[in-house]
Amino acid sequence: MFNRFASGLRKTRQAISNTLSDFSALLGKGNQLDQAALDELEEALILADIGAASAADIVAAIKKITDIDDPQKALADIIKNRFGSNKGKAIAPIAGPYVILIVGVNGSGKTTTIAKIAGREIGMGHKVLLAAADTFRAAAGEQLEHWADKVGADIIRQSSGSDPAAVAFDAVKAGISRSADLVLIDTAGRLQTKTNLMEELKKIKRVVDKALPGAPHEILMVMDATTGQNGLSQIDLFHQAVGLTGIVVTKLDGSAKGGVLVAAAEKFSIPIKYVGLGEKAEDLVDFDPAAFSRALVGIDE
Ligand SMILES: Nc1nc2c(ncn2[C@@H]2O[C@H](COP(=O)(O)OP(=O)(O)OP(=O)(O)O)[C@@H](O)[C@H]2O)c(=O)[nH]1
Ligand SMILES: [Mg+2]
Repeated sequence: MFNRFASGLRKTRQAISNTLSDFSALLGKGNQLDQAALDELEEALILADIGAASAADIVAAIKKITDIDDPQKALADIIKNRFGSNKGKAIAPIAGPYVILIVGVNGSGKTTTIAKIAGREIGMGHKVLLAAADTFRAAAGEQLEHWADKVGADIIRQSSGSDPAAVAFDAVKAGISRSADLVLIDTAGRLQTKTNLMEELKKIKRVVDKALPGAPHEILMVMDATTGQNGLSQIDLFHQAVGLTGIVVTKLDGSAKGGVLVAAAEKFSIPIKYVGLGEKAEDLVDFDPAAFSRALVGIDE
C-alpha cells in the first residue's frame, strides 16, 4: 500500500525535492534546523499546495523539536498528525440498499470513480446498481453503461434530457426491489458557483430520501488533485449545498499539488475517503494519512 502512495505522489515529491535541492541533506543536519533550512522547507511545502497557513504551522512544529533524530520521519509525523482522525473509512453496504451520491465539477473523475468503487464492491460479492443521473449529455449515460458492462453492475438509465432526480428515484427504487447492496448515483459535472445547478443536486438528494428514507447515506465530492487550492472552494460550496460526507481526491498521480489534501483535511472536517492514483480500477485506494505523509516527504519504504 505504501508503494502505491509513493508512486502516486511522484510528481508532488518531485516538486518538493526540486525546491529542496537536497532534501535528505537539508533535513539530515540533525539537532535543529537553521532558519535558512526552515525557509526552504516552507517554500517547498507551499509549492506542493499545502497552503501557506499549513506550511507555516508545519515549519513552526518542526522548529520546536530540538533534537531531531530522523528529520524526514519527524516531518512525516507532523503532517500525518494534521489529518487528525481523518481516515478513509471504507463504505459499508447495508441491507436497504446503501446509496451514494457522487458530485463534483466537470471532469473531476466522478464517473471513473463510480466504476472503480463498483468494481471493488462487486469483487467483494456485493450487488451494485449504477444510476445514470448525468442526463445532461447522451455520452455520459453511454460512458456509465460501458463501465456497468465492464464491472458487472446493473444500470438505470433514461433518455438524455430527462430529470436527473427522476433517474435517481427510479434507481433507488430498483435497488430496493432487486435487493442491491449498493446504489451509486452519477451526476453531471457542475461549477460550484452555479446556483441553479446546485439546486438541482438538492432536489436529487430530497427525492432520493423519498425513495428510501435516510438515503443518500453518503454524498462524496470528487476533486481533481491537479486543481490544487481551487479545490477548497469546491468543497466549501458543495458542502454548503448538500452536506458532504466524504471527499475523493483523484489524479494524484498526475499532480504536483498533492499537498492540497493536507489543506483540505485541515480546513474542513470532512473525511478523505479515497484517492485516485491512476486510471485503472485498482488505482482507487482507501486514504491512509500515515502512508500518504511518509510518501509525501520522500521516505522510500
Ligand atoms: N491519471 C488519472 N486519471 C484519472 C483518475 N481519475 C479519473 N481520471 C481520468 O479523468 C478523466 C475524466 O474522468 P471522468 O470520470 O469522466 O470525469 P467526470 O467527473 O465524470 O466528468 P464529467 O461527467 O464530464 O463531469 C478520464 O480520462 C479518467 O480516466 C486518476 O485517479 N488518475
Ligand atoms: Mg461523468
